[in-house]
Amino acid sequence: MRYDFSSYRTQDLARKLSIARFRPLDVMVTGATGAGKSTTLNALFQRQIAKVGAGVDPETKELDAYKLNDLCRFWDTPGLGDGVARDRAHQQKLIALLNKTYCLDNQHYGFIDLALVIVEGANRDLGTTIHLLRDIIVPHIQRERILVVINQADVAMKGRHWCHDLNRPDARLEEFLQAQALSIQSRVREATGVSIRRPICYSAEYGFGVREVFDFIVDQMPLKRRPCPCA
Ligand SMILES: Nc1nc2c(ncn2[C@@H]2O[C@H](COP(=O)(O)OP(=O)(O)OP(=O)(O)O)[C@@H](O)[C@H]2O)c(=O)[nH]1
Ligand SMILES: [Mg+2]
Repeated sequence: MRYDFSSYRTQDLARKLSIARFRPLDVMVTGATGAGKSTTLNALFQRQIAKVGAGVDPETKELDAYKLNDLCRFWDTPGLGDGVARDRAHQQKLIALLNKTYCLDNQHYGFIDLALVIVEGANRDLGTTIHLLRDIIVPHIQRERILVVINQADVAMKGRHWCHDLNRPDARLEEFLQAQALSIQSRVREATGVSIRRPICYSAEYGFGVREVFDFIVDQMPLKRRPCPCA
């Protein structure tokens, strides 16, 4: 089933935002190059808003903001793993976005409310993701504002056990994905000291689990405004 996320759970979002007194919700979408950040945005917006990589080269080079509605905005970012010099430049852009503030009633607050970290389900090597979390995200945003999700569920077992007719994983792949989520959760804890919530597994390409990713964002968004990162 396809959802129109621009009108999905808007009452929940509006209620939470009115408690927190910030709007819209700003979500930074990040992860290694090729994890599927841009594809995830296209799945959430149900149209091609962000350019997806078609070849071997990393695609997104700059920060791009996409407003889903008046309540929610997503920031597509360049992925790390793009070579040392370019990674340094990307890293600076990510840190600048995490350090961006807004002013309300003479108080400064952190602009980005949540960091959504996308991991590629088929990839056992978490090196780039751990570097991103440990050295860029964790030092700049509160832990409860970090959500990790696992994309490319369809090819997690090299494309085996994905039921194309049902557009979902079979029982074997489902089991694998659950184990993958637990493994990533504990590897992130070991490497960064941060206990993340159990990641949601989904496939941006096939639209499987995208609603759960959106629910994860709405359910886990903190009710308080984010303190100024420089405080
Ligand atoms: N099979 C499969 N392929 C996917 C999925 N999500 C993304 N892809 C493919 O992975 C490749 C990279 O996707 P992008 O969305 O461009 O990845 P990105 O994270 O934005 O990459 P950068 O912009 O380079 O950082 C493209 O060929 C996508 O079609 C998925 O859920 N399943
Ligand atoms: Mg991209």
